[in-house]
Amino acid sequence: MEDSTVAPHAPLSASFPAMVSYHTGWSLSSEAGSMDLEKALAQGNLLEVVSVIQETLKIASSTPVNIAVTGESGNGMSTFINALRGIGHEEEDSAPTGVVKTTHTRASYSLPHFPNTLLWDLPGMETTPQNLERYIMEMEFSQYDLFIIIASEKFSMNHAMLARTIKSMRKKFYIVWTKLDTDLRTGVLGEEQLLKNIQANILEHLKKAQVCEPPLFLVSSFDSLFHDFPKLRDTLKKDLFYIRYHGPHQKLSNTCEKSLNDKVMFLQEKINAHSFQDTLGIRDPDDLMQCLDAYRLLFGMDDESVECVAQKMGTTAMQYTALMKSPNPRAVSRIDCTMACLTCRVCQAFLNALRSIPVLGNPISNYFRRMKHKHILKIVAKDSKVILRKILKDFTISD
Ligand SMILES: Nc1nc2c(ncn2[C@@H]2O[C@H](COP(=O)(O)OP(=O)(O)OP(=O)(O)O)[C@@H](O)[C@H]2O)c(=O)[nH]1
Ligand SMILES: [Mg+2]
Repeated sequence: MEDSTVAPHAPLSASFPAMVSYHTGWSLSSEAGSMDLEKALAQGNLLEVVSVIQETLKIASSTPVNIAVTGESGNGMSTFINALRGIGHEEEDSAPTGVVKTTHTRASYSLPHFPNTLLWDLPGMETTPQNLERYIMEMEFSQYDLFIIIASEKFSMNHAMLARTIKSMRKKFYIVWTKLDTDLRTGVLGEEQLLKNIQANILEHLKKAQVCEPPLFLVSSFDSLFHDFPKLRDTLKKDLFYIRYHGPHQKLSNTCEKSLNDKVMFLQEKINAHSFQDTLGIRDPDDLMQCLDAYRLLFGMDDESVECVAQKMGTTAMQYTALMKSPNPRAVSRIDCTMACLTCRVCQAFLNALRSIPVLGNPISNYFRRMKHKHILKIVAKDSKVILRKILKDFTISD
C-alpha cells in the first residue's frame, strides 16, 4: 500500500530505510553479536573479542539516525533544514519553502558533516488535539531518534503538547525558535531583553504542559552562523554520538561483565575441586608464576594476546600492561596485600610445616592454596575488565 504522507520525489528517501535506527540495527545483530562475544570471552580469545566489539560498533556507526523536524505549518521548518545543511532554498536538493503551505508530504535530507544522519522535513501539524494524535501516527513518530520542534512568532499550546507527547515517548527533543531576525528587526525591546522574554514565554508554556526544560535554541535561518546555531550544532553532535553508541556500548559492557563473572564462577568451582592440572593446565599449583601465566592465558590476557590486540588497535602493548596487575608476579605481591601475605616466606614456611602434620595438615594447606588461587583469579579477572573497558572506550572515541 502506498504511503500518502510521503513525498513522491523526496531528495534522499521518503520512507524509512530497511534498517531504521540503531535500536533496530543493534537488535537485528545483537543476539548473534552477544553470542559471539560470550563465546570469545569463554574461550579467552581476546583478539576475537576485539573483532566482535569492532564489528558491533561499526554497525552502530553506519546505521542511520533519524531526526524529525516538526512544528506548525509556516513556522519555518523547511528553511531551518536548509540552514542546518548550510544551503540556500533554491539549490537542487534543498527543501522547498514558501509563504503558503509548501510541505505536504515528508521527505528526508542528509546532513553534511554528520554521516548517516537523516533530517526529516515533516508537513506542519494541524491545530486540534485529535489531529495531533493522528499526526503522530501518520508521521510515524516512533521511528525517529530525535525531534526538533520549530516555533516562530508565537509559541502555542500545540507546540507544548507536541513536546509533551514526545517526552511521554521518552525521546529526546529540542525547541528551536526561528525567525529571530524578524523579532529583532520589529521588536521595540533591546536584544537582550527580547531574547529573555522569548525564552521565558516558551518555558512558561512548557511548564503548563508539565514539560521540564529541554535544550532551547533561538536562531534565524537566514543567519545560520549566528545566534544559537553554533550551540545547536555542538549539542547535536554530542547527542548523535550518544544516540548512536550508548545502547550498543551498554550492551557490550554488560555482556563482557556477565561473561567474565560467569567464567570466574566456573573457575572457582574448578579450584574448589582442585582440578588444577586437567582443567586449568597448572602443573605446580604452588608456583605463583605458573599460576599467574595459566590464569592470564585462560582470560586471553597473556603477553602474546595483549601484543596482538595492541597491534590491531594501532597502539603498544604497554598501553594495556601498564593498567594491569597480573603480568608481573613481583608487582602483584608488592601491590596486593592479600597476595603479599599468602606468598611471603613466613607463610610459605608455615604451609610447608603444616603439610607434614598428619590428618589436619593437608586440609589446612589445601584451604590456603585454594584461597591463593581464587585471589589470583580475582586479580586476572579484574585486569580483563579493565582492558576490555579500555578497548571499548578507545573504539568509541576513535570513531
Ligand atoms: N525572516 C525569516 N523568515 C523565515 C525564516 N525561516 C523561514 N522564513 C520564512 O517563512 C516562510 C515559511 O517558511 P518554510 O520553511 O516554508 O515553513 P514551513 O514550516 O516549512 O511551512 P510549510 O512547509 O508550508 O508547512 C518562508 O517565506 C520563509 O522564507 C527566518 O529565520 N527568518
Ligand atoms: Mg515546509
